Amino acid sequence: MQDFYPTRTSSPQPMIKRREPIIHGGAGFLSQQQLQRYERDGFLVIEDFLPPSETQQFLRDLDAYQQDSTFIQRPEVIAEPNEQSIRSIFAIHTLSERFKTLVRDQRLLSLARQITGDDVYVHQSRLNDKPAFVGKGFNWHSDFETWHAEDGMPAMRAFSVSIMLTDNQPHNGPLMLIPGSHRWFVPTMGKTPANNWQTSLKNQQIGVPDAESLRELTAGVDSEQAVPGVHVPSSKAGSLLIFDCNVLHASSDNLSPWPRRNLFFVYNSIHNRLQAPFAADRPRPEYLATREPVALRAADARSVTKA
Ligand code: 6CS
Ligand code: FE
Repeated sequence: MQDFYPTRTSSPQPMIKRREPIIHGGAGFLSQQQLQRYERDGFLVIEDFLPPSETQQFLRDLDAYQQDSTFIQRPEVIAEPNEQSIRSIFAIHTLSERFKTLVRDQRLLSLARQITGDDVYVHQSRLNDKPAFVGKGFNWHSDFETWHAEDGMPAMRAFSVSIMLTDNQPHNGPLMLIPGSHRWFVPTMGKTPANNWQTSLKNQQIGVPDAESLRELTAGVDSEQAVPGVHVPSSKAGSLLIFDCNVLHASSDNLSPWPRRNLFFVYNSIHNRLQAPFAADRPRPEYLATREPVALRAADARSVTKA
């Protein structure tokens, strides 16, 4: 299959203009104005997506996982570097009926069709738990650059939703995004090491865009009216952040006394299924990237707390 986004090269390569549309449009959960904002910036925040009763229920579930000392031994669970604290739990949508229901929430599948124009499946799900005082950040990156290079995702027809289970404030390592950066693919230098995911999920060194590209993209691209710079949404628990697979994002360490716990679901068009990795010697494990897609059908409208 032709590689339209060569990356992990041995020499510097220029940025590549995105080929795919950012949204496919149509009526659904997002208003036309919200869709336009998402198309312009590459991300959108929606407040009060989940009520406190539901975010607190998920937090109780997570506390139970944390209490289980064997839980951190699972391959799907990534610990903080040099800590016994949990940094990420992958394939979380398979862990419980409550998570399985939430990933099929009718509102999420409706906005997924507006964005991808298609049936979708879960490419990846995770809980990123940035513990108080010791939670480490994430380097600047495009998720699509990793999913293309290491999982074999052919095109930009996927997006993520992040559901905040705790407040995300300037002091506890919230996600930072570069508005408009989703319109350009930034090839990165450096061959993907064997089994890269065993270190990259703790501290990503390969697939990180160069400083010059970051300066250029934060200065503003294509005068597409996206506000130049770095945008750091402050959102209370229960908020929903929708972001494009290729928007550049990062987050800082959490030095505050409050954890930052966010759920992430990644939806991919059923017609954009993974091929062989475009820049890695073999595919990553199934808990990081679904290789046998099954289109999602909406959950019935019951609340997740009854699941
Ligand atoms: O490698 C991945 O798939 C993960 N890495 C990051 C830094 N964000 C996306 C995804 O969770
Ligand atoms: Fe990411």
